[in-house]
Amino acid sequence: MEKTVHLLDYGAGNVRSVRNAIIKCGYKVVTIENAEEIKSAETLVFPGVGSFGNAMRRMKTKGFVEPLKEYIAANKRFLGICLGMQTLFEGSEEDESEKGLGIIKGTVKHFKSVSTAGLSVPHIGWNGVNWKKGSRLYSKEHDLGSFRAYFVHSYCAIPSAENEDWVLSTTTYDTEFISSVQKGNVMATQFHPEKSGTVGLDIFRGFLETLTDPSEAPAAPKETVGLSKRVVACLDVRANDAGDLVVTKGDGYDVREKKEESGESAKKKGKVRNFGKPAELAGRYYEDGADEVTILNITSFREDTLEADVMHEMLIAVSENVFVPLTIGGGIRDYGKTTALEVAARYFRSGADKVSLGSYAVEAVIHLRDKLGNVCDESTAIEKISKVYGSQAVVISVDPRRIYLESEAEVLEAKANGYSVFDVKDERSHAEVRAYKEWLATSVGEPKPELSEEKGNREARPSKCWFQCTVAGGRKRRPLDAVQLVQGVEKLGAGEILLNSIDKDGKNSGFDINLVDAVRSAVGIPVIASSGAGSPSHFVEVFSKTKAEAALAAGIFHRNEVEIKDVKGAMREASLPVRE
Ligand code: 1PR
Repeated sequence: MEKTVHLLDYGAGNVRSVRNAIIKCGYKVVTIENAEEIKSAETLVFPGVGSFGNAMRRMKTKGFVEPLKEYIAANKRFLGICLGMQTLFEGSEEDESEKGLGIIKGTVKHFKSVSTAGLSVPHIGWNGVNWKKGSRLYSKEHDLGSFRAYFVHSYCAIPSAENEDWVLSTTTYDTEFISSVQKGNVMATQFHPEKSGTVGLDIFRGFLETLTDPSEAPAAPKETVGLSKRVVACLDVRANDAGDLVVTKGDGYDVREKKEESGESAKKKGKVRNFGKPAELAGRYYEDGADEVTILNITSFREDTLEADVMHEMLIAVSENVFVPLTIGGGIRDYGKTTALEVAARYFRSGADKVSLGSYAVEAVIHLRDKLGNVCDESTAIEKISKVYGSQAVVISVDPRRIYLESEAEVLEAKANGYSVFDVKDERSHAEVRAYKEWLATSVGEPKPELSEEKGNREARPSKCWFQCTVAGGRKRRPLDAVQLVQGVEKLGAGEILLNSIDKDGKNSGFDINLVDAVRSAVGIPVIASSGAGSPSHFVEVFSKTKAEAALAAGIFHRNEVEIKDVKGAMREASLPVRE
């Protein structure tokens, strides 16, 4: 008989990744539709999604609360994940008007109420696990002492004498918090085993196969690791000229082949660069050790994304084989009667763990500043999506461009507009900067002036600039700088920043350290540095010189110039924490 797992889905979001992990372990998944089915289930997985209050309200409306308490009291096989663990406690600071299931003593707290270290919150990334007691869950295949699990949360449960009997493991993010609980056949994890790579899948197998084994439980492995820096692989996707969805990659956001690349004479536009099919590349990067995969629909400004079924089909296919976090971006905005929240919801259901908003976020922050006097009124999609799915699920993709300031008058004007002015090193000569400024003033498209010498090989000279936000894939500049944008979206409830640089994109000359440092210093949420990676040493540089939590690359991976393991090797040699 086919082995069955019941999935408790109260309809909030991405349970596809949990479903895929269960299927990968060889089980059939049945979704719980009504309270009766909880009673008859033998193995129940509860992947809580979204915010605490929302989850409890939905569970109450569906009549799931009492049957679930009875199921757990009967010591039947149960696995709660993330919010699914938090709801086992008595309550949460996230929504004090709703009670939890009250199975474990204690109230779930916000990281900021239990830590004074000025941490970036949410806690996002791969962190170590300090196992506290023996368990039949432990993998025979892998050393769980050096295991890093994937966490993404702003609230945490604190170990105490009252809940000691439940604590299976703790993890440290300045504060020690409970990262998993187990008593008999009931267990739950704050981390995401379904997103923690092959070892995470092993924990899933342990839950499904050996939890109820009557033999003596193996002793707790010893923790050896802490939070790692993340290496992210990014796929920019769009339809090519033949209409197929392909992975492409630009140079300064221009994704078409140059005349010399295409071998064609100076006829018209070059072809869209094609690095292959998104699902194949995403699968390859997962196997190669990417800590996350990000997929951006770069022509989203043209299309009605809800109609773009092809994006959803691709995402569903990717999520079947990629067991690390998946972010999807491009076109998340309102379309007539369809709200951005609905667009995002559909992506979550198709397998996304996070959604990324670009152009919409710029307009939302301008609106917040110019129309709302910087007072949030819950009208923006950023607020709405983070309320339903949690702030950790909302990434803001920033597409800034350097605006050079060559005279004191220009500096004063920029400052008067509220823009942060930085001393930067730049590889452009004064003549090139002038040509660039002329181009900026007159053009919204290609071609743009290029560095006249070989990319990245010229000596950097001191300069001043501010970082201007753009929308529609860099085509339009807006009266907002990157610092204003990230501070605005943090206020609106975004959980992470994906920081691109149009100047550095595809140049292979290294990340824009000035920009990354400026943005990371301006916010208390994690920042993913993006654009410009040309070698493993560039990752070491950005992690050594800034506080960025993650770094992303595209071109070097697509062109097979650098492998993810080379990046991680260089980071390890530089004593930076990396996930194996
Ligand atoms: O504005 O919410 O619809 O989202 C559109 C999204 O598409 C944004 O996240 C925007 O950054 C992205 N996008 C739009 N046009 C382009 C383009 O290239 N023509 N891609 C584009 C941006 C930047 C990174 C890239 C890094 C690393 N790509 O994703 O992967 O720069 O590249 P590298 O390592 O090769 O240097 P919305």
